Amino acid sequence: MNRKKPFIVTMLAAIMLVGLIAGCGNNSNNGGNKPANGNATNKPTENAATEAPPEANKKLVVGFAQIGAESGWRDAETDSVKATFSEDPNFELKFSDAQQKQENQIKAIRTFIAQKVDAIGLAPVVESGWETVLKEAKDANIPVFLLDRGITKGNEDLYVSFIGSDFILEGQNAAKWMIDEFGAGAQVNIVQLEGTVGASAANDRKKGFEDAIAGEAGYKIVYSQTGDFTRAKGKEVMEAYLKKDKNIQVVYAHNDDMALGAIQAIEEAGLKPGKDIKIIGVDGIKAAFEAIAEGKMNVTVECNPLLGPQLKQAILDYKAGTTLEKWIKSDEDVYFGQKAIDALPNRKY
Ligand code: GZL
Repeated sequence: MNRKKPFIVTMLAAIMLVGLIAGCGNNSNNGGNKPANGNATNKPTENAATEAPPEANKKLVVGFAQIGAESGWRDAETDSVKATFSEDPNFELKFSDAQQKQENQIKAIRTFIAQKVDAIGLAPVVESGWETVLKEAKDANIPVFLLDRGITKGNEDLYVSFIGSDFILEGQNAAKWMIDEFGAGAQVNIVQLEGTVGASAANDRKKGFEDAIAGEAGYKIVYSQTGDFTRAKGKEVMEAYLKKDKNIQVVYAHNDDMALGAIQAIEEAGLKPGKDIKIIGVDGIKAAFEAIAEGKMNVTVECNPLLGPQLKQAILDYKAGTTLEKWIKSDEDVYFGQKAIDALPNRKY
């Protein structure tokens, strides 16, 4: 009689053992946390720990109203801002590209206000026309940080800080290189390719350059026209001018992209850029260093586009109650000759 019992017990044990193995096998095929389709899921289960209070892990949301993608410099700035905030889990970036139109930047700022962002970054395409929308941001208690271009003086209460370069100094440095190159008293005809009409970078690079040559009677700006900071427009303006007059010794372009466009136009007109006509640009983009190394360009006045880290730090300092400088200035250099050639391998943008 007892013999039957052991058999039944054995069978029951075997069935239980098979069930246990099958159950484990089920988990071992998909790592236990994955659904049958093999994709991992971090969806909280019903009995997950309750969420931390919102303040404790609230991200800082930053809205950045960028101008556009008109130049290599602008792309480098956009990359810097996006990289800075995407690398930091404590931040969320809302990015808007205005295609170089002020009305699009104003729309973006109003959207950021409606979304109740924690801070707004603005690279104002032109100096004027910001009072109304920046007052709306102020009334919504959203701090605004200007990046790389300024707004009309007298509106300092509408933003926390301007993070950017000294464009007047950049214009002065461009003129200094030219006068050192040709000498005081030389007869020099200059074509000036201006940046976007109304932009602080264009207004001040023009002012710095023109003030610096005011005392040099032989230095004449024979033509000055906007190329809107783009390579295509810079080439177009230069082509049109060369059809009328080839007796120029210098092109001063408010950014390297327009200088590179002018270089193309000068070559197509049968002249040697960098030799027959000296080429001065501003920004310090890698393509300018390459053109200098090729002997087609002579100097680039550096303007730092890698402003993402400074914007983030300024927001953090502001949120911590620190009083910030109204102008957080970038340190920059002037590159020409062997110094530019030596620096080329290390240029980041
Ligand atoms: C300078 C920036 C200018 C660059 C151009 O801070 O605003 O705008 O010099 C860019 O290349 O288009």
